Amino acid sequence: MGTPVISAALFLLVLGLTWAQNPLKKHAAPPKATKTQCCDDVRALKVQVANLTSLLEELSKKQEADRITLVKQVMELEKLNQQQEARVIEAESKYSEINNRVDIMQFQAMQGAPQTTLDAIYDCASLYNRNYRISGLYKLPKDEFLGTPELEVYCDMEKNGGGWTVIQRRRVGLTSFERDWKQYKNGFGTINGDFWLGNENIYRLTRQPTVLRIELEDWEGATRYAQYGFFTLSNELNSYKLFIANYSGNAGDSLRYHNNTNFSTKNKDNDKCVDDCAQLRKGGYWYNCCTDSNLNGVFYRHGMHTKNTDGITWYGWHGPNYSLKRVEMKIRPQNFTP
Ligand SMILES: [Ca+2]
Repeated sequence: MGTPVISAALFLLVLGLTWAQNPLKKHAAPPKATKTQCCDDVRALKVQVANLTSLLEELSKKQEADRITLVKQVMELEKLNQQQEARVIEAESKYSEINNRVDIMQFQAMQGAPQTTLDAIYDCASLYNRNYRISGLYKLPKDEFLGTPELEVYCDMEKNGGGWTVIQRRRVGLTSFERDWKQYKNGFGTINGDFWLGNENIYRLTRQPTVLRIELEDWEGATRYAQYGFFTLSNELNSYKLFIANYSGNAGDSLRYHNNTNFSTKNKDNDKCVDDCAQLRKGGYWYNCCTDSNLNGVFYRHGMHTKNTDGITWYGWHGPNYSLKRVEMKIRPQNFTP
């Protein structure tokens, strides 16, 4: 800001000095008058130089003060930004906590309800058939026959006929999905927030003919879905290999590329690539070479969501560089009737 003024002042100063040193050249006046005139000129110039010097000092002081003010303002803004971000995180965790309390109450109410049929409860569809119609957290009892342990699940009892067992969700963005084989096997995260239900659980739940529904939301608030009329996983010995068929929806068939592919994690490279896709894409998934979708990728917040290739992607909708705002994967038996 002050630079042009200072340059101008400097120029004047130099000009003044030059002129002061050679006044006679310019003032080729009669010799008699020269001495006094020259001395007056020099004196006047000296005064001007002194004035200009102090002006310069003043200007550079002002510039330094401006710079300090600017730095202070930037620091202030950064602080505000951090506070804002902390508030967002706090609000999200509060939201999650409140949700959790509501769900626990709902679950307790359910536990107190009398059992009316002898049908086994092995997923959200069977709970739905027992007239549980509120979406939320439920606990599936352990099943001696199937050899399944007690399992907490989130049931979507409202959308598209209900009876959906949610197997994956990305919404809050505080849970890392860059996990190892064992964590992907057993599941991780919070059932009200972001989670992976666990490959072992998904494998058991999909031993009956199963439908998979994937719901996506972008940062503009638009939603799309992809549904597969057939979905199952093989067991751990076969690396929880994915089998899907019968696509329908409006998001594009971006899981097809991953069909007949083993599950990979950062410590188990089962992909069909020279590269290590799980490490490149920072998730656990049925990586081929590598992705046409990456639903367990990195959660990027708005503003960062188009700057990376390891985000939560679905190429058929937003391509390889757009990380989605929200994802939900849910399953239901094929023979389910709402
Ligand atoms: Ca590889």
